[in-house]
Amino acid sequence: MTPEELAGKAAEEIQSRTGVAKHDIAIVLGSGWRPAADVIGEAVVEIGVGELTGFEAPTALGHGGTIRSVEVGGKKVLIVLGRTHGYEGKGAQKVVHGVRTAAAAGVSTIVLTNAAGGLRQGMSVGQPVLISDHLNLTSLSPLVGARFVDLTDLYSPRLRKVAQEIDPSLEEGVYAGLPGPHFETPAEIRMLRTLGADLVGMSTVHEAIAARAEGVEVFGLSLVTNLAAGITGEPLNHEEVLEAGAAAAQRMGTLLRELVDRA
Ligand code: R1P
Repeated sequence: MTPEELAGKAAEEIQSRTGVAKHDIAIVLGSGWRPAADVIGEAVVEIGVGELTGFEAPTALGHGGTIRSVEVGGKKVLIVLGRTHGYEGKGAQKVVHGVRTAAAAGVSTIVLTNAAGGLRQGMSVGQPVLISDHLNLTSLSPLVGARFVDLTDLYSPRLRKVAQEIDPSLEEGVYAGLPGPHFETPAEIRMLRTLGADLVGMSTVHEAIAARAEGVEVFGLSLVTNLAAGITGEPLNHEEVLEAGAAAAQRMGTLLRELVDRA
């Protein structure tokens, strides 16, 4: 089966398990974002990803292994709690399978969230940042064969505007996607700044590309969970990433709920 056929089969399974013929929006939750899911809405149905075609339980800490169907203000929302990262070594097709499945389940918008290191002067831990563009520095594309997909305005200007209407304090930034799983060195952080990056992480870019290829509108939201290497002089660790996510859960969940409502 092609990756698209696998996604189509998983979408059919979601449709039959949830009884929802078409979902409207999908939200992929980043590291430590799990508590925000409960704020977005109560799960109508929750499915273990292992029960769906083409999925494997994620191995990164802070990522659950389920897909929830939630109703928010009359909209049917799929929440993916269980992102697969490139560094898990399962290949680019597995990384974007959730996004392709959501597209096959009918969504017209995909919200990609992540925990990111903040690079820009003045950024602080716990700050949400709207992704305005990305640098894919992973040497990997999820698209197979010659598919020349345009990535201009990949991160929907329309939805960024909606988010800033909800919360005018929201800043925008360019997200650099690196392969990981090691954190970046201070020299790499200086390089990324020179390249024009404001945020750094190990996800999102492949999912955004795959979503665009499926014709789905993309919205990206980073939570600054640590300041990038070399800024504070402190070593980085994944635990502080998860803690920052938990601390911001209420604010992030409320923001996403409102965004879904107005999208
Ligand atoms: C590092 O702490 C992990 O958190 C981020 C990084 O990409 C990396 O996987 O995860 P998400 O991008 O899934 O939020």
